[in-house]
Amino acid sequence: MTVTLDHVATGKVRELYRAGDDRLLMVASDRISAFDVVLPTPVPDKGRVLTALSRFWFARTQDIVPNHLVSVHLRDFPEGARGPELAGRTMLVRRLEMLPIECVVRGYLAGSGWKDYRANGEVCGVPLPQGMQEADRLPAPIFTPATKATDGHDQNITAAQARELVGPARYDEAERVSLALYERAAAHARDCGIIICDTKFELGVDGDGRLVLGDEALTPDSSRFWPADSYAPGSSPPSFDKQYVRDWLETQSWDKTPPGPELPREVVEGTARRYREAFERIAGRSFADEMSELGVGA
Ligand code: Q0Z
Repeated sequence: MTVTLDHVATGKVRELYRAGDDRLLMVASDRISAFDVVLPTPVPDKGRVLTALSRFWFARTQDIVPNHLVSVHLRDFPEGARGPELAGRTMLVRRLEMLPIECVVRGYLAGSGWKDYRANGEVCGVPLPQGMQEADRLPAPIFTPATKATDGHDQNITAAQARELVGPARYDEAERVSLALYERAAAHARDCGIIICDTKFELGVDGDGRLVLGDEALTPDSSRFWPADSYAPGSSPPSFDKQYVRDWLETQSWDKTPPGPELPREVVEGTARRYREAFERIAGRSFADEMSELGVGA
């Protein structure tokens, strides 16, 4: 039996393949982006770490909402159609009808949320108290949907616009589920020394009309992770995962347009260590143990 995989989509650092009528394969690469540019140097294990994190969160949020994960691919595909190099970073998922909105939840004021607040005193139409500083914790997490842009820059929209796009009942459900997912994950991560500033969920609908959590979830690529021990409002906190890369890039003459420079070995290794550390803090176990228990690399 030979499985053929039709390539469906390329993301900045991931690939999506069709696997039969109702399934997809999502492959997380070791590519890393910084300042919106994908760098030429891969970060070893990054794809496996992000996949392991999504798997961790999917298992711990099933009571809030079902998710699309069927299995994490471990060794060869049948007939060796692809090699074992994809092991641990490939998810077989159920194909969904994705909602045409990005479900963003913010617990802290950063990025476009901070810019919106500076300009208008509100974020996506949600009014906030006066006098807040960059990176301040919000009085309560807020749901700030965005539209999916083809250029990778999602556009913030109001609740009314999002309601129009998905319908009122589905909107209310998406908001409730997204806030519950964020609250669950942010509380756990905070106990592990990581602040999840904000995050983006992709929700879809299955063949029975049920809302399902898709894509990757609660990873450093879909969220802003901050180290809790150096958290200080008033300026943009360091990124848990990309800080070495950004700090080093700032010492270069690079103008932040493609192609980006090759990263030196110590920056690559420090960054790989931070990704593994994010997994280890959140999952409470070593990344090497996780991989050997899964049978990856065996
Ligand atoms: C996810 C994306 C990636 C490029 C479509 N379960 C699903 N059903 C239907 N569609 C998707 C999913 Cl996850 C879906 N994306 C985002 C992922 C590469 C784009 F790995 N697009």
